[in-house]
Amino acid sequence: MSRIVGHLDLDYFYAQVEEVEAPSLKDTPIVVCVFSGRTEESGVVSTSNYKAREYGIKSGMPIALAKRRLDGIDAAFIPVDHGKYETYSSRVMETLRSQVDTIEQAGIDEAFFDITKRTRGDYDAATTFALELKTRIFREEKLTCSIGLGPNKVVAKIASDFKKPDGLTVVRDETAFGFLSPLSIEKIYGVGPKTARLLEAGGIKTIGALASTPTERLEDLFGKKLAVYLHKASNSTDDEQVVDRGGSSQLSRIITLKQDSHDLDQIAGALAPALKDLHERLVSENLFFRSVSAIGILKDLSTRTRSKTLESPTNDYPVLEKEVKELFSALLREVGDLRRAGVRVSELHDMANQRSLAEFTS
Ligand code: DGT
Ligand code: CA
Ligand code: CA
Repeated sequence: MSRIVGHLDLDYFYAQVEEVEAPSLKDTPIVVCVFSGRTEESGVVSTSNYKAREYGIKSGMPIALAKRRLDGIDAAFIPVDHGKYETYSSRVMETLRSQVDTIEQAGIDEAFFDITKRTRGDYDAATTFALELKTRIFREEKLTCSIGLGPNKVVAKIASDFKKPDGLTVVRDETAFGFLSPLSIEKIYGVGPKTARLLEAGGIKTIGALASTPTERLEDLFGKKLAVYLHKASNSTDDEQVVDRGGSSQLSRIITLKQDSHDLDQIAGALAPALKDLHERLVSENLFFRSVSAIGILKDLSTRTRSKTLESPTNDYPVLEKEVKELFSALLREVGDLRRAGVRVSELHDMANQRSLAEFTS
């Protein structure tokens, strides 16, 4: 049975979250900014929506340059809010995790997944699966993503980037080699500018040219490990597995309140079952947390978070309950009624490993 590997990447992620939270901005250029605080214009662009990209706005560009390019245009410059993006990210990743054989999160807005067993290696079933996944993520979060499916991680990753936004690109095993051949070597996951320059200096510009380069030649240039990878990647025989790296580095639960509320006890009470469920998951996986956040989703569907980092990691339920209540108390002083409420624990520590280390050293 041939493997079926997917790669999912959320479209213009931070900017799309800002659109979801403020739908009136949908047709406005949105520039998400990392303000460094020295002046109103110092800092870099984190990302932008596609409307802003029409004006040449790119990740990493100075904010001052973005402002010049959008001079005279009604655009929104919004400061980054990582807590907010993490909230969306962890919900999408949990949805994905519940649907696939294995997931490997590869960034805040992307993950590889293996669906070989689930689809019995059938590409038609995999295509239906991917379309349903896109629909579900859109229904739950109002976010679009792009998905690539292929026989291995290299192909899946390139395929998810092939048609964007809201794309689905399916590359079957038998067409994978032809799909890769004309593409630039820089498309290969792990080929950075340095490796690319060395290959190009040797006249190797496309993945097809790389595929027919003798491995000995690649070994002379890059050493055995990278040479083997490049050979397999370009020949569409990459066999790197999708590995779940011990779950997400955070866990969260969000509930919808029966009615919008500003009452701390009512909110804490409604959240209690979700909090217990979260705690059980921590205990069953031997995880301690060091950071905890209260998440409030308001009537206008915007998200506000309040976080605290503890002195040391714990998995004590009364501590969790007390911290969550205090964070909500602080959050409610700043906002109006909540429609949904949630909690997130992060900076997770795997105590199973630490315990054995402690036993070893004592
Ligand atoms: P896409 O996938 O092309 O539709 O657009 P994005 O914005 O999702 O780009 P991606 O997947 O490369 O990055 C995911 C998020 O990571 C992005 O929304 C913001 C953040 N990010 C990406 N590049 C940069 C950067 O150069 N600087 C900063 N501060 N953040 C970045
Ligand atoms: Ca993305
Ligand atoms: Ca990404």
